[in-house]
Amino acid sequence: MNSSRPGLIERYRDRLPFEPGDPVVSMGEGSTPLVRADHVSELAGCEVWLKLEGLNPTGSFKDRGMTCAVSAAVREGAQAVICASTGNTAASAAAYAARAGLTGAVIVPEGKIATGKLAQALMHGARVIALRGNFDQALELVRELCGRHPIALVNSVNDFRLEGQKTAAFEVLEDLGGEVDAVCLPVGNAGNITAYWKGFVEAGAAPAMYGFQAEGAAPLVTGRRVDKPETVASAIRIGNPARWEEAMAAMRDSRGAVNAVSDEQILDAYRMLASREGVFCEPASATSVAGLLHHRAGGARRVVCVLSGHGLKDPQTALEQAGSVVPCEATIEAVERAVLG
Ligand code: AN7
Repeated sequence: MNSSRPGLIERYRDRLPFEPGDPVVSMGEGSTPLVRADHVSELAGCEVWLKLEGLNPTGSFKDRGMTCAVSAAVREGAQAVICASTGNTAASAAAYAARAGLTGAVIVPEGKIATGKLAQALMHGARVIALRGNFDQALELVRELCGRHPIALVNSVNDFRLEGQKTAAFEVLEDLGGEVDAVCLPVGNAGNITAYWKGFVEAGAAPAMYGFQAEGAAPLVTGRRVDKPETVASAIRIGNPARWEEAMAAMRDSRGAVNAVSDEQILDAYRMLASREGVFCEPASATSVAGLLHHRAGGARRVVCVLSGHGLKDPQTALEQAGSVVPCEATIEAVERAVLG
């Protein structure tokens, strides 16, 4: 065992491409909470559950894919791993590379990733490259680089990533006794929705998959690549998703849909989840709930919204969106006024 709580390779080895004895790089990812959201349920008119993927070791769902991608890289004898990233993949790749003793490099769009994610990638000792370009350009360049050098690419174009991420679907089914009508997800590079659908199909289930993108970065909704994607949800500021066709097939085959929500709708859901449900997720994650509230999920009775990353990833947006602190002199009278209003 690699940690006191079994990681997902150990937990689901019979459904993953790993044999007993294969190297496993793990920090006990997966087994994240699924919590009922009473306020969201009331607003949506159905029973809504939140899958708290921010409780993975580096604070996002990427760890599910990364334990598999990095374990496979070690098995193949790789010395170095690399990814392009809007932030969370970089943080996760850097952490798992550090744990495996591999060199990690991450290419991120300059000035466009959340502070917490940058801090993580740097702390884990990855070489952090700030590209004067966007995520789509970064991904194109790392793919070319990996064609020239023996470096393992750990973006979700790597099939091991999807294998790991599909385990979230197994957990949802286990936790809800197989009874789930629809699943709502934020969509960026479109790997995660593809992975969930793969997991559901393998488990013999077929909830409707609803993908939501930010209006300024919604290629799957418009059917056209977006050259200059823009949104406050920096994690999903992606204009040319690598898993485009597969994600569209997942939504079509499951009788779901893809829709867009505005930054304002995303931020409304972001604040509401924190203030009413006690759940602090990052803006991109709130896209799943914003999408459910504005587009609904067909006639689904029981819905799971995936909250893909932790709110602490992006303290800057949080402080911009939250109320202000109350300054106070160190006397009981001042404290009384400050506390009681
Ligand atoms: C919090 O880290 O693409 O549709 O480079 O960080 O599978 O891409 C992150 C994506 C949703 C979208 N929520 O998932 C990256 C990156 C959060 C994310 C997504 C991301 P995909």
